[in-house]
Amino acid sequence: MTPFRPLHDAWTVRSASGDVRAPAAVPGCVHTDLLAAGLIPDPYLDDNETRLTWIGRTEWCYETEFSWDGTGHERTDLVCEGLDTVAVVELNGVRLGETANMHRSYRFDARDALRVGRNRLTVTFGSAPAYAERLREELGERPGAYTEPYNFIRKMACNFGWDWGPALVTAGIWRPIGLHGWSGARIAGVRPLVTLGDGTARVDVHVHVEKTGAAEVSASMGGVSGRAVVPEGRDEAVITLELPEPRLWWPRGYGEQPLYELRVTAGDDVWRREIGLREVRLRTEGGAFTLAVNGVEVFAKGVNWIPDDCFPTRVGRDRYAARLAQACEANVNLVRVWGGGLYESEDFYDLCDRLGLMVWQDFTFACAAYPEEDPIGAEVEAEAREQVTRLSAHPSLVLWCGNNENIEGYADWGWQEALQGRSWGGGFYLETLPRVVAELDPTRPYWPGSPYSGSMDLPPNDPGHGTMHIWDVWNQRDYTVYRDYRPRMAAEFGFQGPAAYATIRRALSDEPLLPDSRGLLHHQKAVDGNLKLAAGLKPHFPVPETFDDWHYLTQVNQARAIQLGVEHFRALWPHCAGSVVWQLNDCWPVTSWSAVDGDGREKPLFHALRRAYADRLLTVQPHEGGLALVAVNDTGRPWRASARAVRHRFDGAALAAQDLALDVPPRAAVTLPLAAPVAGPGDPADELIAIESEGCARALWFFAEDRDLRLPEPRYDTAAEAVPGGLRLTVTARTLLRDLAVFPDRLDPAAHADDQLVTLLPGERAEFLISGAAGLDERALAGAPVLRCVNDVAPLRDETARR
Ligand code: BMA
Repeated sequence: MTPFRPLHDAWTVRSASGDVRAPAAVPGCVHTDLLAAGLIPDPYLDDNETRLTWIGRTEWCYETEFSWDGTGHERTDLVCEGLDTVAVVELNGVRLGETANMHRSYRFDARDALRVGRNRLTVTFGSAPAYAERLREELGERPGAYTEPYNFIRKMACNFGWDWGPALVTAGIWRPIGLHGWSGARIAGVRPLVTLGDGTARVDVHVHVEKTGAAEVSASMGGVSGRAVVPEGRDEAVITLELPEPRLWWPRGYGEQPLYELRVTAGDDVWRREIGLREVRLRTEGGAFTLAVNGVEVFAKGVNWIPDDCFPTRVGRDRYAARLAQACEANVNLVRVWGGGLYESEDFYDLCDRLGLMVWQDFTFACAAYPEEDPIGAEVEAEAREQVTRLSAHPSLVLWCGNNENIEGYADWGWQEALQGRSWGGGFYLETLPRVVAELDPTRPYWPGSPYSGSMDLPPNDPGHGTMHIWDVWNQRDYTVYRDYRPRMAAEFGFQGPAAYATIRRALSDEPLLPDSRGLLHHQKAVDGNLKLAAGLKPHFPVPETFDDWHYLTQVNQARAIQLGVEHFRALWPHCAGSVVWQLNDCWPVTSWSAVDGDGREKPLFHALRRAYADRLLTVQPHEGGLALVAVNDTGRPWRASARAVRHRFDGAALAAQDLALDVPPRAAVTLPLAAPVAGPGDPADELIAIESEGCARALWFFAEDRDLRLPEPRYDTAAEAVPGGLRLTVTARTLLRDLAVFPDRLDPAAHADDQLVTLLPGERAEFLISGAAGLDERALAGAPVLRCVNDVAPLRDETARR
């Protein structure tokens, strides 16, 4: 008999007034219930969002009936793994408890309320905005980047709307709920804390129990086991397991991810998890911010992660698996779970453990001053204790971080004046959270916030210390400005681009579809977003005249911006120990900084990231008034090879060449200046440098911006051939083709291409595998708007023709 009995059936949801009623999915939320019942339109389409704010302002009652035949257990608890958010829980009219924190679980002793036979369970959710506004009234206004009161309630902040997300304030039973019967003892939490010794791994298994008398606990793993007794009056025992010759867990790209099953028992309660053996340190000497795993310093090829859906219960293991597989395909090794979102579910961290993706987890605070008074203060302590315990078993978790941008806000955004001495969250980031991490999981590094420079006496966003967020690019300045920064860890930097065409078309009925048509503007949440897209394009490209050119060029520009940033940061290794791109994913169809859009489609940025994050990278960088090749070797083996740099005319003619010997130690970057004949152009508008070496992608350098280049009118031949898995489209260039990309989703939303943004010299060929759809029109695949290159953008073409 399994002691946990889920109560997921026969739920209904109704508004307090009784006007709205629907069958309910549990786990789930009110929006998805109303949508399934056909009572509301899809909140992600057109501007439906604006007509649905009433949902967040309504009180919702979830109710079910179930039968219970009594058990022989001493205790029966009602376990709520997640309630969103302000709830009263009643069983047969008996109030079991109240909740106000989405980031915690709750357990109520249900013995006295349960009846043999029929039982009625009711969870009534108050309006989250109304609760937060009441608390704001009581505790006093706190400044933030947005006006919504998300800092007055422990609920996923971006649910109130963000600069990439809609305001759809949910309510509901968002994680499993059920009855748990137990006798004697139950395991309330296990913290397997790993340290490495000389050729051994030591796992201190902290077993936290709830019990009715003395209890014996045991732990076993890899053929080693131990026992302990939790004496009367105590609730924790530690069992130490020493494993000889451990197989260590490594981040992807550094080694394997072996996992060991750890089994813990207390009475007849059993807890099982696969854990990894590894040690992580954060090296901060001299301002550094370098993660070291098993003593090896790691460059974080990172992305920021936001909730993958505004309705988190729609994100199950499959969705996580698909998204994290995309991260791996983009050669990412670290995912930062951003503080405006969630502590994700077990599946997320379990997949990261298996994939070797390091996880940097923010505590869930973002972009606002937070009150430290109760009830928020007490909730934060409880939530932190629960999450630090829950996630301690995951080898992927390498860093706890106090918050997103709140220390910066306090120091640099004028908050102190607005606060008039009120609490702002500093006590959380500098006292509560580090104390909880030090007590419950001292094996994990903790950093008070991002950005943060290691001391409240330093400017939080100081490039020379700790983590840095670079947002003047995108907001005000051209993306080449990334090169002016020498951060120790670029924890956020991003550039917007629109979603894939098929995603936009699914979500919007705009006719005609224009960059500023109503729907597309509604799905652009950033302040002056489209103006910034245009401003960002201007130094590089001519002003696009059609929607298709706008769409292609803004996507290309996004990719170019981030590729330039990433390659610059990687070239700075080991001074800079990571680049964490804002952002991997989206939660709905939107123009945003993401590499993968809200329908899971890869934007051109995704492919640029894959190249920029390759284990072996060749990149051309400005260097001492000239140019240099930087070879970055993110493998454990030395990289010895020859490379050839050639300055070409656009017609392919080689104008100058230089042979270079690459000799790059493991995990190192080497700078090789380019000789003047290669680095100095005769005609900057008609020349480029290509540097090739076997076993890695070639590096390209153009001497001028595209708008100032004399790109030839594009000429090429195409051939399509059916191959296993789809269609192979071969493009043979007869002229230079810059940033060639194929967008088969223009023809069929199910179609997908395996590559984008390939630059070809005359005579060269590119192959694209197009999968997911059959019967595509091969002629349509051979030209705009499906097959694109920068040369065919109208003003550039006209310019060329005029000459
Ligand atoms: C940073 C992030 C997010 C935001 C992004 C883009 O501030 O932490 O809050 O979405 O910039 O503006």
